[in-house]
Amino acid sequence: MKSILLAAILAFGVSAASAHEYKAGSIEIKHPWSRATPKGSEVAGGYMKLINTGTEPDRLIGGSTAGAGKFEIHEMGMDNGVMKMRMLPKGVEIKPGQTVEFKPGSYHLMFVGLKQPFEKGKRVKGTLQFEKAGTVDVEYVVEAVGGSPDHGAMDHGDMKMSH
Ligand SMILES: [Cu+2]
Repeated sequence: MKSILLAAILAFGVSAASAHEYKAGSIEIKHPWSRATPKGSEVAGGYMKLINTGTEPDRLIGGSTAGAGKFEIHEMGMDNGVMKMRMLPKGVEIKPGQTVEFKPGSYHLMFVGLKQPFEKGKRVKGTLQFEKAGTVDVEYVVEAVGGSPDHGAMDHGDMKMSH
């Protein structure tokens, strides 16, 4: 167990150093992060890990983000060999003991209508709203533009069609 932990720390040493977390009721929110956006981009993704340490299910139902007009909860997945996104109007359930990871290519938050680009190294303030745990303030660490599929690489025309 110890060696697995150590390996994980070594492998993720850089992000572990900047890890930060929040708590709302029995929900732990690990390392919310976003990605730097190109100039003129109107959307940014939001990622984190949610852990339900309680005995009742809870649900992420919404939130807000500084500098963005709209906060949406999305899911991305393969549909007939095509990467598709859909909005989850009811949010995402986190069962007791469950960890739900928001990451590129999977569940993610989408901040729509950015007033200015997200810059690498900055922090973006926001809130997350849970059905039972209520509303909690968080900060997203803005990381570099990455190579894995996310909004930067996606055609948003497709996304709107699937809504
Ligand atoms: Cu999305």
